[in-house]
Amino acid sequence: MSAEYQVNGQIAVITLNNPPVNGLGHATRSAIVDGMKQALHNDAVKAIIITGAGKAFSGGADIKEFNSPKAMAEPTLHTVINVVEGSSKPVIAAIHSVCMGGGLELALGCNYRIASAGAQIALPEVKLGILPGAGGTQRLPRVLGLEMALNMIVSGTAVASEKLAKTALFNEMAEGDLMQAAMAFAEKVADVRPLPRVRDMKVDYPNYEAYLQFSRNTVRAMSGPFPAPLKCVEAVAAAVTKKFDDGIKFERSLFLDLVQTNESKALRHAFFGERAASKLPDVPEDTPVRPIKSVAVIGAGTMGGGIAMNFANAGIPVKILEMKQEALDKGLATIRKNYENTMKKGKLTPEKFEQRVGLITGTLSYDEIGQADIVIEAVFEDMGVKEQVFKKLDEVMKPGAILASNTSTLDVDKIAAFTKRPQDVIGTHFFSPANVMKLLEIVRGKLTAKDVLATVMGLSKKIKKTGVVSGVCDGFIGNRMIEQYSRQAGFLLEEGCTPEQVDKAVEKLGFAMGPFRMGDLAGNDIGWYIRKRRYVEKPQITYSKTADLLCEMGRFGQKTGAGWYDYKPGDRKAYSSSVVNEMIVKHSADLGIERRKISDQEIVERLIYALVNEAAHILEEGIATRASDIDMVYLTGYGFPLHTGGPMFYADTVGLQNVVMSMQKYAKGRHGDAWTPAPLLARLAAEGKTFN
Ligand code: 3H9
Repeated sequence: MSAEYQVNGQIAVITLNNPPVNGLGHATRSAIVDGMKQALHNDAVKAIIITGAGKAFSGGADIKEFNSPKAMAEPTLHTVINVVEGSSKPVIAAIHSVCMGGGLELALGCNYRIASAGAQIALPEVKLGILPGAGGTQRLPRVLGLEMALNMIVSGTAVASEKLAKTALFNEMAEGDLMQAAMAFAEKVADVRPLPRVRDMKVDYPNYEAYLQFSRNTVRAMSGPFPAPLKCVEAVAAAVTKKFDDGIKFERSLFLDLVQTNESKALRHAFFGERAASKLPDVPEDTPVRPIKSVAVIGAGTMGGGIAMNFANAGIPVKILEMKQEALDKGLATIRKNYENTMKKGKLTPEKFEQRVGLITGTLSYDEIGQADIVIEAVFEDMGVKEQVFKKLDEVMKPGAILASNTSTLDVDKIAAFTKRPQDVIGTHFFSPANVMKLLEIVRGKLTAKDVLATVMGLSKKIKKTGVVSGVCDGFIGNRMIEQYSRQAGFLLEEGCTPEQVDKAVEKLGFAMGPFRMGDLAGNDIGWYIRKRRYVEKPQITYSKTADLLCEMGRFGQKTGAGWYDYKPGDRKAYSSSVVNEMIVKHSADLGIERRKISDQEIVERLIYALVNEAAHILEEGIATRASDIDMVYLTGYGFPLHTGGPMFYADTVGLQNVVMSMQKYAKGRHGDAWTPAPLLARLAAEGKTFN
């Protein structure tokens, strides 16, 4: 039973009980209808209250049921709402904590709504690539007015119940106990007739046509590849232009179209992927965590400063250690400046500014960080340097402190072995700018203790990151994959592309930045440094030499005013560089390659399938726990387009057999060895299966 039915005197109470958020899955919907029937047949019952147990009134339709027969099985949410709205006895929604999506639509089908303060009220469907499909687009404008409803539906943003207290959405705000207030309200309205129904209200907005046209134009310009926001406007428009029942039909047809789109499937995949990433099969949710009340960061450079800001933002004091006063002063000044800029944009109050700046202090002495609960090292990416730092940390840190490294490629097990407490060592790979980027790769060493993992996973939520756990390997999940992508990008240059052509092809798909613009932003010297190490350690891996030639020209990217592109002082725009393009053409000639015209499709396939193939190895080796973790790494750390759901989901959408067929084609070209399908990919493709 996923809703309970009780009668208290003259009032029947239906309590949704489907943890964690009372999603309106099939069983819950059936139980509501059963409860309604019982209440309607019981002459002693004069009014009915619908509420939710636990931490929500309702989080809406059960998203897990979408695209499955259960979603369409009777009673559908429409039927449930029709039963409620058609009731001959007054129905009151008693709303608390979370009232979203189908939950709010159910409440709008009730005759009255009473809420406690602090409840999150939203129609967030657009964030899942759909629109409210159970009357929300028709009923919300009737209680909130056209503009407010349209804003809520198009943005999906939650509004606190008390902010809506004066609207027709709520008949009363409960002071004190919600159920007591709801019972008293039910007694009061038990005999009032006719029963008020939202469907009978009118949306009053003179000149609505101009407003709707303005909304269409604005929303079209802002919604990129996503179809749902504009459809939301169309559905809300129907609340003004059509009769109620016709509006409902129109909304339904738009909903059914949207729920089938790849964009919506991708957004739902990302929703569940984000939540799945915080779970590890062998680290139960009740694993005890170590309290983190203070943090130390080693290194006040760009990375160290950004990392420190995350903790200050979450109210946790941070001490930054540097070797020289000058570097420390510079780092602290940069942090202050970053916060000042945020304050100037109106995104930080002066009080919060003072508070955050005050939480970050500096020191030149290891002795002053020993009491921190976690220390994160963000020093130069070199094993020798890491060795010195971790040996020192082992000396000074209190027992039980977590020792974390921000390394992006190095072996965390080796780093752990520099200490006598490898169980306390973990990788925390932040992405630049560390105070902005959502991704945190959490690198689990062979000996990392489970409570250390659970603590860092919890901490990543606290600092509002998407934490994804990776095993130890060269580059972890994200950078190990990007290496294959970069290799293909280099080969494409040798074979006939320019940097712009490659960048534009993937940017058209929705990438925030193509590989060459990204290289110029991050600094081409970083890849050069890593490749030089690889030439010695893994001479079997082939790379295009174009990137080395570029670095030999001193073109490290934006920081040197020149990279794959030319830059003008004070302007981040990338201008095509004739010097670079000549270098590339000459290099092709030196290699004896006849340059050819390469299609955008080939560019996109080679870059993305290179990621996918490496990811399949990573998954099979157990470096990543699940395919969706890899998607989350790419969506939150590498600017992979959200509407595609990440590389693995994208490959699933294309069809793994098609992916393998394209790879076989590329295997016939230069560096064909890069295209041997990973065993997992080959197997899944042969079996007609998917990664996710
Ligand atoms: C809809 O209603 C369509 C209708 O218009 C039309 C239908 C015809 N379904 O986020 P949390 C799970 S579309 C299934 O960590 P929080 C979630 O996966 C729906 N499961 O907690 C997680 O599971 P697990 C419109 C759901 O306290 C657990 O609950 N509604 C749903 O930080 C805890 O989630 C939305 O889009 C769901 N609807 O935040 C609301 N919601 O423990 C989406 C949550 O196994 N949900 N789960 O990992 C949210 O925004 C947040 O989850 C919420 C709670 C604010 C509710």
